[in-house]
Amino acid sequence: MKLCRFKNRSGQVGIGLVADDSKVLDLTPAGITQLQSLLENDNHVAEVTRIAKQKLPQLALSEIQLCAPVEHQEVWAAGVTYLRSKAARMEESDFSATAYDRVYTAERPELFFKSLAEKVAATGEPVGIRRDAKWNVPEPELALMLNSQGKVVGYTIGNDMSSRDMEGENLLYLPQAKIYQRSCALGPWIQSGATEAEAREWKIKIEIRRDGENVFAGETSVGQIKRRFEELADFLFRCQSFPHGTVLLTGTGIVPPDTFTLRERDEIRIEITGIGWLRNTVMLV
Ligand code: DO4
Ligand code: MG
Repeated sequence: MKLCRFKNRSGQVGIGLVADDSKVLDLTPAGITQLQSLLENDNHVAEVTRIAKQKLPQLALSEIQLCAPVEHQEVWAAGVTYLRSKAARMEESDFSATAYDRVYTAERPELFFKSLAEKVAATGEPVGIRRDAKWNVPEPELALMLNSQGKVVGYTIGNDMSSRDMEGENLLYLPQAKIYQRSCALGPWIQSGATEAEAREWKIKIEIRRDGENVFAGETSVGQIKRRFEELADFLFRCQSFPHGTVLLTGTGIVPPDTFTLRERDEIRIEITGIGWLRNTVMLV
């Protein structure tokens, strides 16, 4: 089941059920006004299935604008969860190589704050590259939607935009390399009802186009993530609570070659089979 936040032609935000990737059933008249409250119910798939039997307005996807599928949730991210990510970070920094090597096998994962909900870019909105960085990349990641109990209640696609020269220079620059204007995109919607075993079968693909040409393409599978989703959620919920629920990016397994950096106006298209596509163009911030 695919659930979205959308804006209609009059600018009102609603919650919808996406059908056939082309239509949206507006759940707002049935009293569903927030995704986060709906996701509090681990059995929301049954609830929405029941509600969808009512006569509700149907809109074409082409007549609405998809919003990022977050309201008040903080967005967090896990790092170095794929072998590819560990190798890339060890290469980019002799200085921090041991830290990356250790965290990959340590019991405690790397978890970091990524974004406030209101700063997240939706599909179709620009993502940012820092003007004071020289080496900027997208990080295509599966994002877990966690409710206030720390349960995985859905999935979306995330882009953990990063400045690799900054993080490579010194680990202490990680927050600046990762958290800046438009550094996080989520969307296009939430896929719920899949188990972890099912999600681990999904492929993650990225394509970057520049002036109509493909300049980078990569692929991995969710199954390559070293840690279980529950394990990541458990560490995130240790000693802190998330009354609105939270979103957790699960790390990247696709790293472009070291000669590649994003440029203004590049088009990034991330696909996770089982969810859909997240598309953003790049702007300088
Ligand atoms: O420690 C650096 C960040 C790692 C990361 O964001 C990832 O592996 O996806
Ligand atoms: Mg990342």
